[in-house]
Amino acid sequence: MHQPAIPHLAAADPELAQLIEGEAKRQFDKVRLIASENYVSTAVLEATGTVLTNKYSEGYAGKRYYEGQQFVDQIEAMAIERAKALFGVDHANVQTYSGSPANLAVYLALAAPGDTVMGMALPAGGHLTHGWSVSATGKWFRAVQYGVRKDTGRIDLDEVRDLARAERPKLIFCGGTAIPRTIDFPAFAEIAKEVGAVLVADIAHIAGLVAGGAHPSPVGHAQVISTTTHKTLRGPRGAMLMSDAEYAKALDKAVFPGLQGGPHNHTTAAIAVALAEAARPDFREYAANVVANAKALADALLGRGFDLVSGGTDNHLILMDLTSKGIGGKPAAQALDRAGIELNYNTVPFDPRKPFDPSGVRLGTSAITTRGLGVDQMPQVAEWIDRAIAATNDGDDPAIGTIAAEVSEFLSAYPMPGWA
Ligand code: DSN
Repeated sequence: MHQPAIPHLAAADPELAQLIEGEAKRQFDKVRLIASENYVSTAVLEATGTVLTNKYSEGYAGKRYYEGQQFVDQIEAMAIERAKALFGVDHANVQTYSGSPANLAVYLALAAPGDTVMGMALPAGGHLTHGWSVSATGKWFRAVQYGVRKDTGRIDLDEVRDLARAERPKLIFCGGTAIPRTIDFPAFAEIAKEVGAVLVADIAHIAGLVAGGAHPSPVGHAQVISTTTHKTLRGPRGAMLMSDAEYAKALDKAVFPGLQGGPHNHTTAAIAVALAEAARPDFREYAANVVANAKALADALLGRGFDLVSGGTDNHLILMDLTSKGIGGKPAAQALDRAGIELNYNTVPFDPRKPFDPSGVRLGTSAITTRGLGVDQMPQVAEWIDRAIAATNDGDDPAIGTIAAEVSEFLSAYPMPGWA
């Protein structure tokens, strides 16, 4: 059952409580490989579900527009101090609702509509808010986009430099949502400096790896850092902006009153809890294990003939092109979900197919590492993936059911925070 228990909800709204219980059990029974997801601790869950949700706190500590901030001010200050200490930054804003609003606040703070901005193209592994055409950031700014090399699947920094020199962007975003390789922050910083751009490192995916020392830090290279708090960082759904002191005021003003009203205080508290957890020595071990698991899973998949973008991974994420396996990303993801293995279909660089029916799938090891799976279990995970895809190609539905039963039986030995 859900942990913490939800007896009041079960009494007041049994139908809804049942659905939440169902979701908790689903999370217990599945090998969860969605690269942007995780399992938060029970402490984070508890902080999220508190009376802090009752409170409005527009403004910042000491300068609020509502009374009664005696405790919220302290909670927000704790989150800020913990973020500053963990990442080693001058300034942190913990109020942004999620990753996209956090990035919008960066635009509002540091650019004007029509300005040239530069980011990684979404189909190459970037994020919508790095200037992709359908996003407000692509519509309201003159966005130029870099990608990856076709032969390596990796960012070509010479191409990034040439583009930056030609376009003179005001902002350069690095980071993204489907980048399996280390981001070279010093190289991006050098390019940004040369063209007079502000470098924004979007570390949403890798924040936990950065905090845990398993990925180089952008601090000292990027003037502004944006991150969500719920991916490898293993906190609640939320986001933070961090920066050099010089940009603090502009970013704070852009978040409130520029874009948002009252911060979600229950989320702020849960972020504070997650940041304290991420500062502990066992989180360093966690971050290292996430990467070790991703490498072991990548090796096992390569051994089974899967085609990985860039040939492998340096972080928590694997991007797999299924073209050579004769199946699209979407039918594969749907079949794998039925087999108890949860991931998302994803475009691969230079994908000839459409985003809603792309060639690839994206996998990540953050959640299964939290669950306690280690490198010795990765060949088994790869075997299930391989078997489920082969069964789908053969139209062998019973085989999918057999895998789901094996997965559920296997996972019953691995405890899940949030389920008891
Ligand atoms: N939706 C997130 C992800 O899955 O990577 C990015 O915003």
